[in-house]
Amino acid sequence: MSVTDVTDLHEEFDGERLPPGQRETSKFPVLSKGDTPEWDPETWEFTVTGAVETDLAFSWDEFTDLPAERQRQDFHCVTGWSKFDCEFTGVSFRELAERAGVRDDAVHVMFSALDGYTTNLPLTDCMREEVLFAWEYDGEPIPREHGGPLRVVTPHKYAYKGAKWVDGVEFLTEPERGYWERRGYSNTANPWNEERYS
Ligand SMILES: Nc1nc2c(c(=O)[nH]1)N[C@H]1C(S)=C(S)[C@@H](COP(=O)(O)O)O[C@H]1N2
Ligand SMILES: [Mo]
Repeated sequence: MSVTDVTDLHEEFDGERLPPGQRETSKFPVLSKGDTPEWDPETWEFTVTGAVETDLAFSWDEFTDLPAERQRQDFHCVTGWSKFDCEFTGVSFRELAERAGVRDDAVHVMFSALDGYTTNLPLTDCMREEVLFAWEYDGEPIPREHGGPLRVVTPHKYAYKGAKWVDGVEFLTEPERGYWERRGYSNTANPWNEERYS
């Protein structure tokens, strides 16, 4: 599979590849609000709901049959570390949005996850090519602690905007705040503006 390199997206934000106040690490630390949740591939279901023409539901096999792409991305954690050149494989947010048919009144998106985590983004931030629902990291299934079987990646934002163990996306007609956004983290999360806290 060919790899699309999106590690230059910092140029669009008039910033260096390493955002201000970050340090580069070669490790891949784990940051979770609690324990890694169980998942059962037999009963797991991924849903697309809210302000769409058609609600969608996928089994694990159906989801991983969706057209996949591979991207090389950087990963910026709000706690101050960045990891360059992560290769993620999965289906783009855009592809799912097209299949569901986003209604004209949809402006915002809420992601939900198996551990009860939620995170929100404006629709325009989700429709960017680099937002993926990824099931592989560096060519292997995503390690469970890093969000396997399925996680969202948002290299244009701090990584708390990317839900690990994601199992649903809801299109909203009004903005709402997710788990960390209600607890003092920035709602906008642009690493090149150091939007860490609100
Ligand atoms: N479901 C879920 N997704 C989550 C989190 C979480 O606790 N639960 N933590 C977020 C935070 S704060 C960060 S920095 C990244 C960490 O991803 P990693 O553990 O793979 O480094 O996942 C984000 N997505
Ligand atoms: Mo984080």
